[in-house]
Amino acid sequence: MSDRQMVSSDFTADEKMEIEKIKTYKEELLEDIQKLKLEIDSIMKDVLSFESTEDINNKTTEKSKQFNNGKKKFNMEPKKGVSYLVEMKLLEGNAPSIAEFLYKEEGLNKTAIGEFLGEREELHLQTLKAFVELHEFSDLNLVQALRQFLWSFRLPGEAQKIDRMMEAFATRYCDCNAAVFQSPDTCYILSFAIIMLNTSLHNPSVKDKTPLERFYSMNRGINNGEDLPPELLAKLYESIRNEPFKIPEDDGNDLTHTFFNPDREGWLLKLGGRVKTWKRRWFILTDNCLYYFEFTTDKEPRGIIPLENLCVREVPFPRKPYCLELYNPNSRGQKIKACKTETDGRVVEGKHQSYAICAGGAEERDSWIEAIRASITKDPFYDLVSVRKKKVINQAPQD
Ligand code: 4IP
Repeated sequence: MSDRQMVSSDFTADEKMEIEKIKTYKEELLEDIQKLKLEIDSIMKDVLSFESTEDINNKTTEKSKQFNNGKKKFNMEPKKGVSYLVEMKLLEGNAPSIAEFLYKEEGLNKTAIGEFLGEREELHLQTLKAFVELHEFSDLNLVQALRQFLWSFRLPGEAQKIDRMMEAFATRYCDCNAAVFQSPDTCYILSFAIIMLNTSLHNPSVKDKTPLERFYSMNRGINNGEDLPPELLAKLYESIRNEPFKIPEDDGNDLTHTFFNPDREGWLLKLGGRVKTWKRRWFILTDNCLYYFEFTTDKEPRGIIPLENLCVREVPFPRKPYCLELYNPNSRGQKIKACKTETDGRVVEGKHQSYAICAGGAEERDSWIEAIRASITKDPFYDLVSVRKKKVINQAPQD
């Protein structure tokens, strides 16, 4: 035992008590320290978890900022917007994911969606297909399905793009409603007829409103050579008449304007071909042709002027200030291809090198010039539909 070691007997009773007190105090202190440690641990956990939430929040805010940026880019330049979102790993670059983004994401410009879907590259074609397949058309009639489809994006102005989109639509509609049409071509043609009907019935600048009977005859033979049930056409007609299509707004291409060239009819004076006399004739502008009749009630026109390759311009005549002229700019001095009915009833070739036609006033002349020009301008949609019409009508079952 060393000198310095002390035994309990070396302490006085008071000292022993003091030592006991110190021991108890020490234990209490150790306990407190332990408690504090636990408290510090738990606070540290909170602090750490708070930091990581903040981190996550920051990251989420960053991501959602990038996402919104991507949407903005998309609205300005659709392709670049999608590339950006894919690059930022906010969107998968495959057709189904992009289609879902275009179909479900809010705040996307419908013109931009149409632009993206209209492109010809494979990814865009696949996206269009996937996008159309996101639409559920089962048990909807064609007008209801078109309402849904035409509201989900804005159809671009170019004919080929519209063709691809309407083709995809018709295919999807027929997949969802197998029994309605004999082929997607029928559905395609009828869809165009419905869009035209919508314009005719609801565009105030179209004066000649298509009646139901004309809607029937427009669609004659389109079901692979057969007629569609009149009840079906009547129902579609009614639906459009009661409620026009809601088409997404845009400042640029308006489908209804691009698609439909308004017809016109009215009294005008026409200068004779050989004998130069002015005759009052009832003119009808339709199907890219100008027809003239002696009376409004005549069934047969006196003359038909196909407008293809012709030009129209304002031309002054002595004492006839409000005239327009139809002429062929490529073959001056030659007769314009046209036909006319002679007084004895024979139908012969027209004899005009140009047609001089006089209106009652400047405004009337100008609106005829405008309508004729619109009709002369090659209408690509007319071609698209007429090609398909020929196809389906030629599929008529042979007797
Ligand atoms: C006729 O004069 C009429 O103007 C015809 O117009 C016209 O035919 C004849 O031209 C012109 O000779 P008259 O009636 O005084 O004989 P419409 O057929 O509207 O009555 P177009 O070709 O303009 O129809 P020619 O060139 O066809 O003879």
